[in-house]
Amino acid sequence: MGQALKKVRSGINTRLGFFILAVLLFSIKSYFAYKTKFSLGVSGGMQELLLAFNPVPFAVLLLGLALYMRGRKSYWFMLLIDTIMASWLFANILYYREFSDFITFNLIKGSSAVTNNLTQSIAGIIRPTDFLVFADVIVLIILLAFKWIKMDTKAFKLRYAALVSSLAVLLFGANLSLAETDRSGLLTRTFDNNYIVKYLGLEAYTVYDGVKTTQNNATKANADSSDLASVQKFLAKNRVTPNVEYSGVAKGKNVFIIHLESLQQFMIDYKWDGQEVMPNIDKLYHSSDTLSFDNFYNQVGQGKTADAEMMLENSLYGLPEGSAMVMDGTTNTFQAAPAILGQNGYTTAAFHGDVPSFWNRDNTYKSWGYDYFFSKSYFPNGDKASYNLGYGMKDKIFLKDSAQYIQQLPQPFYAKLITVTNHYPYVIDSQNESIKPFNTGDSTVDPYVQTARYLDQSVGELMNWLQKTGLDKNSMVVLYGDHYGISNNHKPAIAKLLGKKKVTNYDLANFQKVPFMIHMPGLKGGINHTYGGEIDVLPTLLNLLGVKNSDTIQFGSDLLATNRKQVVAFRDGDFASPTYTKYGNNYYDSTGTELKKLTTTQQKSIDDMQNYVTNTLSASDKVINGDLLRFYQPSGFQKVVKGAYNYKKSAALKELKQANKKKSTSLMAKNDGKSTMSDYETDAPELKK
Ligand code: GP9
Ligand code: MN
Repeated sequence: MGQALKKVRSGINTRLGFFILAVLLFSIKSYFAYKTKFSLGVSGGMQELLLAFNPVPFAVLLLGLALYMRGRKSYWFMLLIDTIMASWLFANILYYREFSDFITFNLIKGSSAVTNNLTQSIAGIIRPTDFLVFADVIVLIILLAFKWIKMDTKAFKLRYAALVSSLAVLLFGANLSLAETDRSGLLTRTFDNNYIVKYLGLEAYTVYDGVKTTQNNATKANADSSDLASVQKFLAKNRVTPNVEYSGVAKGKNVFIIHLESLQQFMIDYKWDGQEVMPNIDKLYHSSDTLSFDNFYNQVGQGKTADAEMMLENSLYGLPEGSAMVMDGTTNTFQAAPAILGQNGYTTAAFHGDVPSFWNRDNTYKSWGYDYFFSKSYFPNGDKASYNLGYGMKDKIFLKDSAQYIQQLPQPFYAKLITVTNHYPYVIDSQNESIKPFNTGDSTVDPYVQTARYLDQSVGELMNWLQKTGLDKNSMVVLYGDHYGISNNHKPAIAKLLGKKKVTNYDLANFQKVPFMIHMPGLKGGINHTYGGEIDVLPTLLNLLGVKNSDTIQFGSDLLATNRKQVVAFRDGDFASPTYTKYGNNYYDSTGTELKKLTTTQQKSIDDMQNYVTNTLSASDKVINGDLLRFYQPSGFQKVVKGAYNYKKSAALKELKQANKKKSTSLMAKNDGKSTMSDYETDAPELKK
């Protein structure tokens, strides 16, 4: 025993030994901080393992830089690096406590007018245990100062130092590939800063953010207003006059955007287990007060939900890679639905039962002009395990809790509600099961029907409340499925669900259809067969709301317009239209027959469509990558002041209270200040006393 201890001591008294000790202490400290200071949503053995391991590669790399130095300097340099890393961790802990997100270079730069709204003084946020992140550095300094560890001043061979650096790279490579197996597309799809820290560590996140920011800024620096001119030319050529018959029919109404997670059109009117799967949504679909669309496609790329949100509220496409909300949401200039309506007298609010950092919503929504962003921490017991499934709060609980705030919003309001329960991997707890799983034998696909049913019931409960409180009479409710829930990797199962032997690429193209409905008492409804998609929503809604929309930079067109182009661009350049569809490497005619050899006329039409699709996607990408909207202002539109928004709970609640004081138009104020929550009926078992 004594012998072993002696060996360790003499080991630590070498430069390499001290370095290993520093790496070890740094890693333990980081792991402790990850576990106690952040909520990274770690689940499962692999994620736990990566969380513990991910501080190591960067500690080896950065602390290892000191090994290139000579003598005592080497020790002090190592401690200096250690202190810098500890300080960075410390700063992130404080920032996270206030904003549930990590520090980005864009925020540091501050040039983008993203003010931090630090609502409390730093002193008010700090907790004594935060200083523990310096513990390892202090221990090392004490050990050296009291000479418990002797400095080894012998020269450390450069070769060995280089070896240590290479080892760091190797370890990082291993870390990254393990992370990719657990969460593919981690760096390309860029979901959430929390994910990058969870899988790769704070240091890797910082480097990643730095690289991304630099690249991004370089593209923007190169863009100028002449780029915008070419985009405007393209748009002018393709601009469609909206349907005047519908112009302004919803003027002044509240707008609900109900985001139906992963819901596909084939589920409309679907029967299973001897039952109608979605009776509530089906009823809305067929209501004479609902404009329903049966050729409405999702057009998302890797950004999935984020792409859907970008299209819906900006009529700009998502990017070919990653999520535009993450890459450009913080800094770009936008002329989004919340800002447009906000400037037309609307109160605007987004609701989501998860952490605000996902898809960078916390920053993007400011750029889009959302007055409020109600996320998890706003909801009573939002964190309670039994209230959550997968990506956040269960829809029934989430929607009910949202109503609590909806009733306080001054009218007219624009409220977006993002559901999550019907999300891969479609987990539902048995108390919430009300239909048996599909029987395709594909375990990913089968439970989809159960979560879709749950989503339907949740929407039903919300709609009932709207009716009971009378809110429905002055509201326009827009429902849409954001993207496919069953990916093309499940062809045999898809074939079974569609009652086919085998699916073709044409079937798969059709499988990209998602529900889109606009419901409003008195609206001239019916099922509309126009070919369109998410990009077309904003122009459609603005026309219904009677808001001027003749000089905006938007890539969609009014779905009710009579002279629409009806070519739906998929993000990868494929397309669907009433005449031809291109999906994968195949072309199809309107009956779904594959066109193996194209006639000259067919070729010509298809080339025209392809040109349009390629040009519209690339023009939209130019707008986002070059931040071109900073060079343009539609007449009467005021530039969004991002710093004016604050989504900190205490601040938002104060503002809401204020808004309700002076002759408020909120539902609650009209109800003599009394809550309408007793009208909200839910059968959520979790809420039963
Ligand atoms: C997360 C939720 C899911 O907040 O919106 O996003 P998705 O995985 O569907 O893109
Ligand atoms: Mn989604």
